[in-house]
Amino acid sequence: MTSTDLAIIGAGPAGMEAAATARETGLSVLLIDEQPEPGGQIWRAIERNVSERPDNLAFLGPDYAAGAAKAERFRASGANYWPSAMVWHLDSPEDGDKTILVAWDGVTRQVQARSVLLATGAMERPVPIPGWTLPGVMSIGAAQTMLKSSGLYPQAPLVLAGSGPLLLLFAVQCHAAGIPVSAVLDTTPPGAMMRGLPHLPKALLGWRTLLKGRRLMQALASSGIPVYRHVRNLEALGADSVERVRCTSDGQTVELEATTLLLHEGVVPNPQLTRLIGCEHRWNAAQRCFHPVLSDRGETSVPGVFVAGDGGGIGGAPAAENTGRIAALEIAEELGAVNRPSGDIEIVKARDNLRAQMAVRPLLDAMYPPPDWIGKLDGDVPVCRCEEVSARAVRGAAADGAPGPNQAKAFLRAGMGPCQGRMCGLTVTEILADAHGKEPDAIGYYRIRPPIKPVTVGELAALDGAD
Ligand SMILES: Cc1cc2nc3c(=O)[nH]c(=O)nc-3n(C[C@H](O)[C@@H](O)[C@H](O)COP(=O)(O)OP(=O)(O)OC[C@H]3O[C@@H](n4cnc5c(N)ncnc54)[C@H](O)[C@@H]3O)c2cc1C
Repeated sequence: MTSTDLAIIGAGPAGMEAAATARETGLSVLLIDEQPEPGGQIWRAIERNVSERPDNLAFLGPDYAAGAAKAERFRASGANYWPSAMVWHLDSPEDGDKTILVAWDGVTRQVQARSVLLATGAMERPVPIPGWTLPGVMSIGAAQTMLKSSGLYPQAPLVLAGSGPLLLLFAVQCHAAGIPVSAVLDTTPPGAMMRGLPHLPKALLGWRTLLKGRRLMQALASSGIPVYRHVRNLEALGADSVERVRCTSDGQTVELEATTLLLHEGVVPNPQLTRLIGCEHRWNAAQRCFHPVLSDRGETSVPGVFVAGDGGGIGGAPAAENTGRIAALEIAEELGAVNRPSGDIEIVKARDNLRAQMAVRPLLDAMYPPPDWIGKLDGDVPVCRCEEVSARAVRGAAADGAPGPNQAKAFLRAGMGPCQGRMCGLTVTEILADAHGKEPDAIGYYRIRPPIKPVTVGELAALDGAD
């Protein structure tokens, strides 16, 4: 059994910044992450790329390279660090220490922590189009992960489809790496600029992010990659793997050859741990996803459990760092490591920075609205990939009286596979909300049970400190 003042789950921008800040206040810190190196999604494998594949830094770009200094600061902080370690259970009584169960090195280890900070980040919104389970169809984030962590290139002909900043970034990264992209199928609905305009004055506070966005758009325009706009009705076609992609663009049918189709419709908070411990969540209509309800200190509705970074609401890496810093300072005060007069300069500065970084969010939400067709899905499209449950079956469960995802799960096994509902949770909620004519808040989400990710019997049996 390991004891610590603060356990942080997730070594992305939020978790690393929180760890370094908490160490400065004198707290003992344990940071746990399932990846082999610190960095999270944006800076995945940054240390390996710097030491083994420095050429990759050129095409992954300056925002990626900036992660090297962040990882160095975290390593030097004196925080205890468990890489390649997966948290599969968290028990958080209102009073007393929290218990975390971690699969690490073939055994399950128990951690007792006075406070817990969840910095588990975001995941990509699943995009259940016809054919999305064919080999060769994957998410842009997955392809980017392979590029960052193994230097693996997606196979040509390569088509990218979706909407939002990560789509633009990956298209530009591919072009810079010399990876041929046959086409970008942009699903952003018409009128993006007009929708964004009312939010522009406020967004100017985050001018740095706006400039980066502008540069990405210019880089894509000058790359020569064909871009089809206002794409709808996207389908992946093929017998044993994807061979073609069909869609409509401005009402015209487009069909393209593809060996790889990469999808992306934005990112949403990873809900598994906050749901597991019963934190209150709220539906965010602009981003079509649930967020844990947080105080401005970053605390959830479960006392002593805080959230920082994209797991609490999508804000990007700089905002994640600031929320990590704020949460660490608040936790340090709560645990008595520091005694800060309210209005402490560091917190005020972090909050000011955060305000500027979040100011662009309404503009991005308006320009790149999440897909409105997911809740309308019907027919054979697989919704739960693990248990092969179709959209039609989910509608059938609604017609048979399932009021929410947990009843649909009992009828259909949707959400009971190895991904524990990560890939179908939002879609099932949206379809049920549509079928019942209710808001997703009224429909709810899967009740998440441990283990939140698969563990082996050996890892369970080798629980350290078990009676
Ligand atoms: C696939 C993907 C790719 C992205 N790529 C980019 C990019 O290139 N550029 C960009 O600007 N933004 C990117 N983003 C957005 C990006 O995630 C950030 O805004 C930023 O990294 C958020 O930081 P964070 O600290 O909140 O979380 P993250 O960086 O996501 O870090 C969360 C960490 O938590 C760990 N974790 C989660 N659950 C567990 C668990 N149960 N046990 C142990 N560890 C766990 C994960 O391994 C991860 O390292 C990407 C997002 C995704 C989903």
